[in-house]
Amino acid sequence: MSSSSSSVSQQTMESLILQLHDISAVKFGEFKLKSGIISPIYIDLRLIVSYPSVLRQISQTLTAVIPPSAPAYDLVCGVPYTALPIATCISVSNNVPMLMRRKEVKDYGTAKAIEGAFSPGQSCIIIEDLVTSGASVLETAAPLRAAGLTVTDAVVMIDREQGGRENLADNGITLHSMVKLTDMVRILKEKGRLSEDTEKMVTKFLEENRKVAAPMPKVESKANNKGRVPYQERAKMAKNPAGKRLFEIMVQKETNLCLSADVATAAELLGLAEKVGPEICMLKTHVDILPDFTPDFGSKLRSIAEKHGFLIFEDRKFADIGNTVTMQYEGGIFRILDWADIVNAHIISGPGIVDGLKLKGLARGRGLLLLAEMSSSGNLAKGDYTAAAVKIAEDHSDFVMGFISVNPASWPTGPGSPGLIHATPGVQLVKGGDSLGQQYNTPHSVIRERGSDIIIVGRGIIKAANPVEAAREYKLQGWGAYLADCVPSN
Ligand code: 5BU
Repeated sequence: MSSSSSSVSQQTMESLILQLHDISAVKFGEFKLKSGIISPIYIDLRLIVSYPSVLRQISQTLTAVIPPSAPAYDLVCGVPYTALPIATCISVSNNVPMLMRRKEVKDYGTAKAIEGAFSPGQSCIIIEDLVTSGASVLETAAPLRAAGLTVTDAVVMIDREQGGRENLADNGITLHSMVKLTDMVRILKEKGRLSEDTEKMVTKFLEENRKVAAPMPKVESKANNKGRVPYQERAKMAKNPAGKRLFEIMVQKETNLCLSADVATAAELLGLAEKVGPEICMLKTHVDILPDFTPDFGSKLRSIAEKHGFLIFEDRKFADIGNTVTMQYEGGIFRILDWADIVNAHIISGPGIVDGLKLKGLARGRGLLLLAEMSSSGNLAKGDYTAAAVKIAEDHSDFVMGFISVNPASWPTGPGSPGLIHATPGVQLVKGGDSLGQQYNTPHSVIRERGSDIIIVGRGIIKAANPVEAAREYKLQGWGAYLADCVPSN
């Protein structure tokens, strides 16, 4: 569809805003938001499906809001769920095919995150009802881009002016909005729908919240009490040398992405490491799945790691007594100690496993992650077990660099000292799971809500049509979530 539409007249806009107020899609009063904050304004655009005439006008107006200078688009995609009917109307009345993004995917490897027909290289415009930080537009852009589509523009009814426009611009998306929330409030005041006092109160509230929500600044350089302690500060607190280096790499490369390179052969793994190397801070292996393993695998992977600046994490999950793991770590066919900067261990056998691994690894500058939690459903690593992992880590923080965790923000013990790092598997761009118990959370949820530091992504990247593009998308999302979390939340 061409984007040479005319702009929207003031009269059309005002009439639409009044109608939104008439149907109580915009309300004034006292409303408790999800965050617990009391807001004097409430917007619920889900209601518009009950008013076909309003829905039609919104769709027409949104089409007209896209300036003629914007790139032409081949497809439209609404952000689920509220914007889906709007996108459908735009699609039908302009004869532009639509795509739908699934919010939950059962198995990202085989099922589709995007429904509809398209070819890579086509461009898709995103339709949204309300933009705050821009996170939900980004969540929709990510799987579209991972599928090979070009996403450069998004159109939204209401811009809350809380950093969404800037965040999206940082991610290569131009935001076109029908109206800014402050303008909408002003118009409603002018039309006698709210008193001067209410207008002042709402404007003040929006102004204050603008400061709260403006996310994704360029890197913060010092720790602050309310936001997350930045990685560069934590690098200084890390006692294990591999942990320290990992934090430093993350800051330098602006990435908290670990690729889980669970591919079929060593040759494929080395090829992937070479291509995705610039996007990642860590590459995770399962060396015992590679049928073409040869003794020089480790040195080949190390030279790629050195070239691109990432650490190697062998996901060996040691679990035996201290004496046995020393041999498993150093010997056998794989000689993991020679090439893996990092390994991990269960603590089922008690702290002796840490002593055993440390005996071999500490002098080589290696680090250990303890499995404090797991991502699979029904796993037993929780409660006292997780607390014991924290205690063992604190007692051995020269060698233990951190944890495999799923929700460290919820641990009653707290997440451990800030020098310890958290890495989380079970990450995809959409929440869901596979048919064998794996459970996925999004980068945003893992980093911001669950308080982890590193996203570990396997099939989300290796099964994508373009793994390098997918890795870039995960990197952006993981890093964006981290930066947003560095900002104090009140
Ligand atoms: P996925 O394709 O993103 O689901 O791969 C996840 C990887 O992380 C895979 O190599 C698992 O063995 C690994 N993993 C995990 O999924 N969950 C855990 O709790 C731990 C490791 Br520990």
